[in-house]
Amino acid sequence: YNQFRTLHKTAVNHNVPVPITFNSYKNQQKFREVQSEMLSTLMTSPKFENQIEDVKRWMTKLLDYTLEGGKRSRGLAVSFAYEMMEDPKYFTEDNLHRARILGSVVEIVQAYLLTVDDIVDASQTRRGKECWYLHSDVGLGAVNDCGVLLTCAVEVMDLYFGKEPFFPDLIKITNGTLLQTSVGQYLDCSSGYNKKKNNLDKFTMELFDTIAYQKTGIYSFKFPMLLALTLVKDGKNKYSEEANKIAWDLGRLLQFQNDYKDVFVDDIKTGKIGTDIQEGKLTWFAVTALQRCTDEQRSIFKENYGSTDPEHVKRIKQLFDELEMEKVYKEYERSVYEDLVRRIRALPTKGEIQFYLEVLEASCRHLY
Ligand code: DMA
Ligand code: MG
Ligand code: MG
Ligand code: MG
Repeated sequence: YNQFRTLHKTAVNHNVPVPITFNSYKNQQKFREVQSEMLSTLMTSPKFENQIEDVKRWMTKLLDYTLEGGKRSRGLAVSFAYEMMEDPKYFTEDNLHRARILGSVVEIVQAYLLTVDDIVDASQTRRGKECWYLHSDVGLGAVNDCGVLLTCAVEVMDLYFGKEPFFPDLIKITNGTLLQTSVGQYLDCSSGYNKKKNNLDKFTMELFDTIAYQKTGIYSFKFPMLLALTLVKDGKNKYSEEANKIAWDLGRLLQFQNDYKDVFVDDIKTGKIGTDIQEGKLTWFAVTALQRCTDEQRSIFKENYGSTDPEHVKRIKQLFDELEMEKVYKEYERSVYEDLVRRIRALPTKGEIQFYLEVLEASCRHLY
């Protein structure tokens, strides 16, 4: 999994690579320190300190297991956004620390979303480890554990910021994000193809876009930025419509890169065994392959997609090869990248430009 980060130096061959600073070793180190601080604040807070040992042991295991092993990019993005968006006149180290706390909240939200996602996607591994719900002592209890993770995220915000005037904003931003992400996840699950339903007519690029923005774009890009802006002087007026459109397209890009890895990259490198073909997911690959299919190939798709039979999965991968999907993907990724660079460079402030350029770059190097 770690190897993957160094192997894929650059997915897009652009001439002037943007240096990525937000996830530097120093920032990661700092983030880890703040995350440990946040966890001990949570575990020693009034609601937890008097719990029996069994509860504390289970909580610690749940949080450690589900928070560990990721790239922490969304968490790191919060403090990066604070640094980029705040006027140097008003910048404080204290607020930077608060931004890191909010970043660790984003990581708990991410742990919650991924733990749920692995249940509904019938996945086996995540971040190079067995999925939480598959642990012999967890099982269906994972549903309750997901609730615990989510409420912990809100609890941390209450512990640190409960008395701040911007606390209601944090709650609204978080709840709004979760609502939209959950709608996206519902659409993702309900639009899957299966032979009996024969619902291939739903496989449109419009629906892919809607799902990708809702399930991935909002919590990955808009959420860290909105949280950071609660700490910024006059931050409420600093989320521009154009930046929002860019977050939309970044979400779409991140999702089709995610779909690419699911099918084409070894799980040793991604840390997760793909399930998109088996689950009949409405992915960018499925939609694009169908657009390029002959009638005969379309029948093959209908016969084999959405099945866990390894022979069927193999046939779909072979079909993707016949349609040169990897090549189509790489060309398309490059054009999306170039379009985004152009639009990001036209954003009104230097801070936004730097923030979105680095995030884009990280995404294309599979570092986000
Ligand atoms: C990711 O969808 C979306 C959320 C909200 C976790 P996915 O199932 O494609 O993600 P992954 O490929 O990581 O399982
Ligand atoms: Mg999944
Ligand atoms: Mg999913
Ligand atoms: Mg995926």
